[in-house]
Amino acid sequence: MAAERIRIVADSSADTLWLKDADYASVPLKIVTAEKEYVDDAALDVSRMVEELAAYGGRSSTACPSPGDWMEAFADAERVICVTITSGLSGSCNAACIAKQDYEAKYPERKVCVIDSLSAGPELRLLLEKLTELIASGLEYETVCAEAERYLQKTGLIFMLESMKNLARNGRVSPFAAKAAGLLGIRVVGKASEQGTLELLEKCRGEKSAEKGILNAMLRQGCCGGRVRISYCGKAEKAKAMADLIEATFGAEVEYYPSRGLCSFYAEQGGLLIGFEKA
Ligand code: X90
Repeated sequence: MAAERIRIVADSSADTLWLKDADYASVPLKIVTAEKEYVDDAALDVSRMVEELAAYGGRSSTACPSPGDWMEAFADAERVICVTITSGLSGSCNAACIAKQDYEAKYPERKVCVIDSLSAGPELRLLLEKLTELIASGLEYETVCAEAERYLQKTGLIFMLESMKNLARNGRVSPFAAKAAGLLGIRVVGKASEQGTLELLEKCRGEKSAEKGILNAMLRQGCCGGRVRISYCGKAEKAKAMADLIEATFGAEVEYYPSRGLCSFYAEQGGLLIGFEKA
């Protein structure tokens, strides 16, 4: 039997517009103000959005894809693997599950597997790269889905934020917890919890102390080399410094790249998201 064609679909929280050597589509979330809607797709000028939002005084929020948006991205594929931002913070996974039900009901011979990443950003990127490899190696669909779930048990996400204003304003973290991150020079280091929510680990004063906090957190979470992916909002030199440190400390294979719209909105200027593999 010929190998099945498997399509990978992820929402834009994965910061991944294209995926090399895979049949892939990114489904945008949206960033919304009273005046404007930013669609987090390839056409979005992320730095401009960040600047405009900084200048804009009013309320801003985000919206996840609808089941219809997901369905459209399935694009008649026989086999789909769908990766979503954590269900602990977004309705994206729920919408994807509804899309799966509708799609499978409409086309009984087709299958969709929804994977709740319980994370955001670079941990999804790691999973997407893994999926590409699993599919290329010729494994059958069910096995790829099972292996992907196993891989997720072996990856983690650490974040470092200079501000948590947008997270707090949109109810993704308590205003009390967010307060420290608003203070001058204070950076908050945290991780994606088991439930896929933000768990704060440390408040650090200054850049050096934040870098140390990140390395400590990664060590405690079981990073021991392997692959590391970093997405950053705004400050490339900061991401590079962190990448070099992680390479030197863990001997990891590190890549860094700017975050897209959704992660930039919540991580804000100076924010770093770090996905890594565990022992
Ligand atoms: O449905 C929606 O409108 C999207 C809501 C997303 C809310 C949070 C996004 C967080 C992005 C911030 C730090 C990393 C946190 C990871 C926790 C699992 C990045």
